[in-house]
Amino acid sequence: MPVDRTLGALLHDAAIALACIFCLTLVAMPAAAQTGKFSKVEAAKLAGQVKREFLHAWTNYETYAWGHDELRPLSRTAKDWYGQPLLMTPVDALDTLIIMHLDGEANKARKLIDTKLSFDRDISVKNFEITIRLLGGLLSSYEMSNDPRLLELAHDLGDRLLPVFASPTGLPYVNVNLRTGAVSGTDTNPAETGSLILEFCTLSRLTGNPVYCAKAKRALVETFRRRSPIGLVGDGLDAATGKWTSPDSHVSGGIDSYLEYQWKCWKLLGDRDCLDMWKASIAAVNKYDADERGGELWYGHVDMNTGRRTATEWGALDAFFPGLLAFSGDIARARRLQDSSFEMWNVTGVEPEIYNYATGKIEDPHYELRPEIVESTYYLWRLTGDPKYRRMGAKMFADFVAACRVPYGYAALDDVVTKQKADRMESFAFAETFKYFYLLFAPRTALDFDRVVFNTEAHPLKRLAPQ
Ligand code: DMJ
Repeated sequence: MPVDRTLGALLHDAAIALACIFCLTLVAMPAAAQTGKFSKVEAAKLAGQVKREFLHAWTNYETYAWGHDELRPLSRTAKDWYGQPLLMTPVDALDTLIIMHLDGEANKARKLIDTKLSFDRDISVKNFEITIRLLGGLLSSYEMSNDPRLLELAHDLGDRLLPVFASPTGLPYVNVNLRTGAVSGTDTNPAETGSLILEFCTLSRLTGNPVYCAKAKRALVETFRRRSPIGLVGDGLDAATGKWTSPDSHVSGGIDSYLEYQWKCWKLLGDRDCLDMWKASIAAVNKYDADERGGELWYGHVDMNTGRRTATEWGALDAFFPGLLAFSGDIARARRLQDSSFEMWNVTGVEPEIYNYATGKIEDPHYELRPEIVESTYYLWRLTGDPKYRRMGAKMFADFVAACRVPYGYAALDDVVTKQKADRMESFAFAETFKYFYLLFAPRTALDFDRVVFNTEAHPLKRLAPQ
């Protein structure tokens, strides 16, 4: 066969293959993703789908891991973080069950929590995780259900966590034994020290005891006042000495919710100190972390003391930041940064844990069912009303289901390229990922957005005043 004919035939085959891929993509995408509009009917259909998929994960938790912290969705076995159950999944999931009006399931979960959850346990737990998941979950569900047992449990938990603040600096220790109050761990970071104020101040408001709020606020202030002369924080500090152990500055894990809680503390509590801290922090972050590349906006890593660029990384955890920018009024930056996150998502059709936006390389290929990119999509939709964000969410939800749904729940991915599954289903998938997907497509009345502030685990807490 002459060479030019072979080449022609190859090009012809390639063109057909490309056309087929294009057709398949169109078929696989929800109708609304193909046009500029997003109808109420399409949104209602998707909200229903999200609810059904949430139930798929939840009923498998009920069947195979009831009464434990988590379900391992591949082996159908239960996991308890500390060897004894603290009901991570039911507590994290309860307000989502309530918001989705899954009343039977919600009542069953609430009964389990009311009768079986006990914090009188000789185990050393991580203060940060227990605060955002359990304290936040109990407080939010209490406010939605008025079940006094949930507040009683939150109150008991708050008392058991308080010893963490008894360090020489007021920065919390990392771990506390729930029974003995013994504390351990000084190797911490701003997210762990500076994002407790929403939960602890809500506990103070609901119990009338100001001590929780005062301790958490001091921890935030002590973190903030250690910022560098150019206004940045690193991602490691020692709770006992107050000295920085890492100068790496960014908006990713270790720093993320420290920034989030400065703004949200202002929104939830009307605390002007928080507003001032936020203004100073966001100015420095916008000045040094923001990275303009070929017309795109990303936020990378810099040295907290010099502002020198040290890495061009963005990832699943960073992806909350467009939502925070939008919530704090910077819609223009939020929109551009969300476009970058979506670009990262679309490299493989599910975002990686770490992506190098300068080289286009995936540096950590895990996906832990994380919610942050969905959270930002929800905020942008809620605050702009632009149907583009519902279309974005529809694409992400279709990808999420295709890649992570397994017969017994939803599984994390060890590799977003190969879509290799991992035997993990973190409780935040119930608390956050499904909740934000649902709220993105549900009618606005599903949650009174203006009267609540979400903690960093997506537990809505009631606002004091409408600032
Ligand atoms: C959650 O526990 C919280 O959102 C936290 O702030 C960061 N990581 C996970 C979800 O990815």
